[in-house]
Amino acid sequence: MASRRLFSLLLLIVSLWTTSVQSLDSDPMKCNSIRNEDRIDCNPDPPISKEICEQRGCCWNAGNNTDDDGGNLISRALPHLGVPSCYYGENYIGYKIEKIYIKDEDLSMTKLKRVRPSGFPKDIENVNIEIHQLNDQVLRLKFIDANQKRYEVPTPKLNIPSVSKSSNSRLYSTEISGSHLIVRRRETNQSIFDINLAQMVYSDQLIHLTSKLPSKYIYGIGEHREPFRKTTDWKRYTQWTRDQVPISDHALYGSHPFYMMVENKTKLASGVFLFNSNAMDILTQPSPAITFRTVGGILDFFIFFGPKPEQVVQQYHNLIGLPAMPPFWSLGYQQCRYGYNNFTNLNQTYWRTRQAGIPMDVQWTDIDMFDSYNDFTYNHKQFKELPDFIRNVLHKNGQKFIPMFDCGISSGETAHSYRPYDYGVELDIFVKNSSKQIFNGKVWNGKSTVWPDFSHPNATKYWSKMFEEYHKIIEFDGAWIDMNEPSNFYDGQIDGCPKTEIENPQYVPGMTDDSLTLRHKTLCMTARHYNDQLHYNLHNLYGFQEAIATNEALKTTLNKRPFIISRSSAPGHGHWASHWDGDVISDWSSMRWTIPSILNFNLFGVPMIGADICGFIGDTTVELCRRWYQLGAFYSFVRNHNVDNAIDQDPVALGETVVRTARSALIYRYVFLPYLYTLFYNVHQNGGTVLRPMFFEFPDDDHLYDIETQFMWGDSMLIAPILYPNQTENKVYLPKGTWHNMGQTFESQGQYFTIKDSLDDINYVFFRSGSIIPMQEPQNNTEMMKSKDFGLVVILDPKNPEHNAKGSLYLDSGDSLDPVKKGEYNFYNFEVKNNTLTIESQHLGYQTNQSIIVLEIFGIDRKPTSIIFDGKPYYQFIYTTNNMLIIQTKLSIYNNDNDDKSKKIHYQFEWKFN
Ligand code: MIG
Repeated sequence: MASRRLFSLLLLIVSLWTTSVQSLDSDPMKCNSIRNEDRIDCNPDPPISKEICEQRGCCWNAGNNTDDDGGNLISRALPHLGVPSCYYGENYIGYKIEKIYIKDEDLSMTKLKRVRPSGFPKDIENVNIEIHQLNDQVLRLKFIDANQKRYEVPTPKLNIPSVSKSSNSRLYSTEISGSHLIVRRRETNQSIFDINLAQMVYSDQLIHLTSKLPSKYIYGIGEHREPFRKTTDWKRYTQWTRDQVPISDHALYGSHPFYMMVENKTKLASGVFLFNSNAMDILTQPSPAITFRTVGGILDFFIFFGPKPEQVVQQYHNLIGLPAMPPFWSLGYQQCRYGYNNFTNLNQTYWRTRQAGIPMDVQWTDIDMFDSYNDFTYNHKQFKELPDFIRNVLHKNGQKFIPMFDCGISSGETAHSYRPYDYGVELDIFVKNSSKQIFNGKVWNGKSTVWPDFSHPNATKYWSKMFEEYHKIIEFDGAWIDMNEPSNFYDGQIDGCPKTEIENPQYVPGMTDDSLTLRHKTLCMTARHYNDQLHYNLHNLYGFQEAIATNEALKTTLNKRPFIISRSSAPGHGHWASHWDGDVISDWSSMRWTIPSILNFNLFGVPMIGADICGFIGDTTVELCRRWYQLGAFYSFVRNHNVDNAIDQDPVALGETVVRTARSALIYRYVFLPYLYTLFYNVHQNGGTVLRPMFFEFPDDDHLYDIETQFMWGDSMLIAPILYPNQTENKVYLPKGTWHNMGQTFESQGQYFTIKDSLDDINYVFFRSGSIIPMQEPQNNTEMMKSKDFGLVVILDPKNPEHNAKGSLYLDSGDSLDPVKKGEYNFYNFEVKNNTLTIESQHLGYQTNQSIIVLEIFGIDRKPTSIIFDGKPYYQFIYTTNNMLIIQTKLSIYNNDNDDKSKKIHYQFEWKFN
């Protein structure tokens, strides 16, 4: 009996023992249970091999990989994309959680200890994770080296919400579960951020971290030429500012490690910002998951919980710096080209544009206006008449002038003949090389080029002084800053760069066939900025720091609201400057790509954004240029510009049809500039988008999450331009609701409408019912509009018996500094309720003689029998066949004759039916 029992027990033990041995033998690291789409790369740095992989304690399976290239993995030069052959097993433990403790209820800390080498040099042994619950919507996760201070991003100084006491309305919760740090949305318990700390790499020159994504709806991350909605199909998005013609799969001019995601069913949105300025790859995979691989700094995440998309964006902008208020004139049309080559060409282009009745606000010039391509000069032979032209033609006519300011300063001029170089040497503000000599490379300048170090405290003084002195000769009104990635014709100095780890990290983000090093066409990574800081760390911030200095320089020089267009950008850029898309190619697909780009920059807090109308590189065509004007008239920044070796592409040069299209589209834009300006005021106050993806306004319509051919101006106007050649019809998707266009009403269930196209009418812009949109009598430039009166377009929904609508208007002098802070502005609210339109001031601080002279009310289905204005019958109205009520009036919007100027403006119109 006993022996039988013993025997069966033995059997049990043996079988237990053998199964455990079997499982140990066959899959000790738990490799097999990991699905391909979930694999996290353990050997992203070439060479890739089974040996390296196993040394790192990772799983090797190159068998059925999409990436398998017949055993050649080992010698690959480029980093691995696609299903990784070498990946972390479930049992992998690189970092072990040592301790979790709570300092106070809003800050907790987790301590990690490295227990096996990652395979990257200089693993950081002890990592602390600080969890800061900043406020109900924003959480910060900061990963630092517990023993040593590492490089942290110096600019922007973030506006970190001061930690508020924990409250019941926190939108998120955090937990440590096993080796996972998980952040959830409390409302739905959905995990928003979920990282396996055991699999993190935190070494000196590679930090690697993967988080699960809540859905495959992910937006943001730039600057790249990629669809607005990012793919999760094994894609790499490199963050490294480069002078790169916009093509897909390449890092472009700016770096913005921010993304927004929308959860599947609930449509709740959240966002993540990684505050790190080093070279970085951000990768997506189908799990869905996202990976960050940066070569330096720390991990410092800010997570925003919205819950609406627009709120996520606002929370992000509040952190990095709210968008600047652009001067009113900068919303006008602007004309440029590289290669006017002489004043005669510029002058002719200017006058033919003006004579064609095309509204225009700004004339630009490029580097060909300079003497020997040198900043702060002009060519006295070819552009002799320019200073006088700026003063006596442009400025007299209320127009503006913007020249180029390249960041590269010539260092090859005869000694003491070029002040911008001498003064920079005097103030010692140029970037240095690793031997502490001034770093010399080459851009356009004849022999060699040096770069102001905009992280240097004296750089602003230098830059401002140069601007002030130049302004005495060339009376510019804004600045164009180019080549500030910074771009260099050499890889480093003429003789290259030192051979060090800083120049050659084991993992190099952004490697492509045409760019194998970080120094490719820029400065050496070992170049030195102020305080011995490495270019390696500051590279991505160069253009951004230049933008800040330029903003200061313009304020000192002009004492007016600065306007700056910069090619490179980084988080916080929009607070100081704007951006254009750079060297886009003059073809149809490049034109289409500009829509995801402008939407992305609105997420990034740079709402003033556009691309060169008609395209930059190569010869445009009449049809492309006409369509590009139709689209470009609805960019926030509207400029025609092209390269020196292409044909003239100002409208008149391309003929009467381009003139007609450009004129009608631009005049239409000018009519609605007060609305656009009001949108800018809103984002300047609260953050958010000016040009907006449709799904922000209609989150329940699944179809909208992939549309990137249409966009909105704020919440009221929808723009659906034609983007392909040879179209005679426009297929427009209108979200559910009532829309108006050219006196026509569209009742949409969320569907496509086919609309006959005429290249001269603006029948691709739709007004949303429930909107009240301010408009203004258009003029040839915005200066002339300053005294012109306003009108309101009121769009009612005839199906909605309440017939409600809302809108607003912001107004100021157009170019004053800090009008909001100083109270020098007016703000009006408009509302329709119970057949009554109310116009009311909310703030009056800007004196004006302007009036509202017309109200166009759409969507009233029969003729009113009477109209009551402030209690009395009013007769100045007509009712047209297309359900439009037009009321003519003259309503002062400021109390000029009143003793109490700040007394509220208040008007009411009521329409009655007997
Ligand atoms: O190496 O200044 O993107 O708009 O016309 C090219 C000449 C330098 C690049 C800019 C482009 C400008 C061009 N610049």
